[in-house]
Amino acid sequence: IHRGGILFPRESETRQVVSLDGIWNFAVPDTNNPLMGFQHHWYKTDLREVPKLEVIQMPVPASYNDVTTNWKIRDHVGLVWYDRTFYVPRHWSDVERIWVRFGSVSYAAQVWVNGHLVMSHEIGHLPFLSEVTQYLKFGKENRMTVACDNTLLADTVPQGRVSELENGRLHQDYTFDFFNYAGIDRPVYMYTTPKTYIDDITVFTIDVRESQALLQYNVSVLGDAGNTTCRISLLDKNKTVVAGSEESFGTLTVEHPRLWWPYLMHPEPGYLYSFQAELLDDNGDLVDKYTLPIGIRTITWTNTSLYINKQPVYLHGFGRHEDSDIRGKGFDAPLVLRDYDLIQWVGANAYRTSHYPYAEEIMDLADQRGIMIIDECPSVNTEFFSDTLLVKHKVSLSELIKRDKNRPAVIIWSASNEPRTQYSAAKNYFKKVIDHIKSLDVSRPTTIVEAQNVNVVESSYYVDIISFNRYNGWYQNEGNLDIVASLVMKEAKAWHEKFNKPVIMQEYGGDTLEGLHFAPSYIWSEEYQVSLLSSHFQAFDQLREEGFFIGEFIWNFADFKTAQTYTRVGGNKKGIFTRSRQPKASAHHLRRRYWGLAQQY
Ligand code: BDP
Repeated sequence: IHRGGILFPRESETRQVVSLDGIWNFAVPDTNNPLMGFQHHWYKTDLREVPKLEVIQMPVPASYNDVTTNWKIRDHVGLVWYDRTFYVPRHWSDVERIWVRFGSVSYAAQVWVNGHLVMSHEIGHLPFLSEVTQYLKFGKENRMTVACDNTLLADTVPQGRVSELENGRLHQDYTFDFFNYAGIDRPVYMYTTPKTYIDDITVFTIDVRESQALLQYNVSVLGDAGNTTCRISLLDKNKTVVAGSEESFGTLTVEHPRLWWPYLMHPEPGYLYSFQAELLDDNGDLVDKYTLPIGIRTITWTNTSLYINKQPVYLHGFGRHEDSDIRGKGFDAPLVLRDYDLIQWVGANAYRTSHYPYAEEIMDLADQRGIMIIDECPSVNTEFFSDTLLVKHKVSLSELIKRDKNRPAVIIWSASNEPRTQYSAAKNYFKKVIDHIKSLDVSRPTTIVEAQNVNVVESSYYVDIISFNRYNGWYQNEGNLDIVASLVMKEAKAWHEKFNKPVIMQEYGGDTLEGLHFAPSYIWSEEYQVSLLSSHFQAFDQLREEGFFIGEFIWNFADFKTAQTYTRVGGNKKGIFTRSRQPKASAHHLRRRYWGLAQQY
């Protein structure tokens, strides 16, 4: 277990980063003996040398499910194995530490280097790393093996259930609808640090007042930190040093700061400074250097409003998924850039990382472009509340907050999506979850995204912001769009009255098959989605007058794949964009609204 920081690998004068992405070997154990890989020590040899094992090629990063035409790979439940060879340059033997870091493996992973177990990690969508120096062969070929398990059970985050079909094949059940993609789905890096190294950095804005910003920071150093000093410099975009210090923790004062503003709220949104930490030895020589992008902005909230830099914000965006054809949840740069282009084209200023943390590369773009993020941990549709689950749920939040604590784009922590809070066990469970978030970060508000009836929910007493999902005109009152606006208004008011907190509608929408047209509008048609949106817009406009309603999020940004069920035609089609990221009629409609909202700032 790695207990230190989880800084993203960045090159510097003292650090080198090498990608281990590419085509790996991949094998699925015989279903009659799923543990054969462990019994026969597959991690000690090249997978291609295991007798009678069928080894295929698999891209990394990618979910493995949709790469081949073999349904057994798509629907496989349990372990799969990956391996590859790589070289470690001879001259790296002088470099003190070598690390391997996975952006994410879904759901659980064990990693061996040259047959030695170097790390184990559970919970997808979160990074993990380990130092591997002692297991490497310098100037020679090395091998990395990964065993990956996608099984979801009552004590995993998220939960699932495995059953055995009549023929003995295992089947994974889960109550959330998005497809349970698995594999090495984010980039893998090997990188170097010196023996004494910068392990973690925390920076946040305490306050911005009278053209001065006050930042608090902490740089933690591991190794032989005793003989080093830490020099901090804050650089603006022109690389001019605007503040500095010679202490590893403390405060920085920035005169006339350029604040980080959300997209559409300012002519230059997403302004980032570089927080540069340099570790120096007794002679003043550079030992280690790490540069972290940071934004200067405050978040505050009351029982009716949310403020960025003391300005009230109204959030308009969507719930999303990491999802696309073939690669599943695998990180894909062209897709990510296209998504941000569409987010900005449609005039959204925010989205929620429903229903798990998104890739760090995706979060970087949110920081740079000023897109506000509701950062959700991987807890979705939790049904059974146990102590073991609570421990893992907290771990997922610790890891998420460690990863994203410095990101200006992250404005709210979401502890869960649609947990079954009608059960009494949920109340105490979520008190502990929210307390845990607060023990790690008090600078951002918390939320739980609710779908239960407001009258039965108790857990929302602990959060700062109320979030609810409701499918009026879809799962309820399908076809009756004329009553939707009043239902939405009534419900939003009821949430505010009960909990006296700001309210966000986090999900609403309806499935829409692109190209299907009906006049008058009829369920599943493009016209129906447009009318469904309009009826919600009516409610939102009136709710905004009430003063507590702070955000609207349509479900979903794009169509996405689901498990197979007769309610889904080729997946969930509630996107305003198709799965290949082309607009439906609703996207144009939403665009008019979102740009109109931006005009009112
Ligand atoms: C909501 C869930 C979301 C689903 C959506 C739907 O939060 O993950 O995709 O329903 O059914 O309840 O479209």
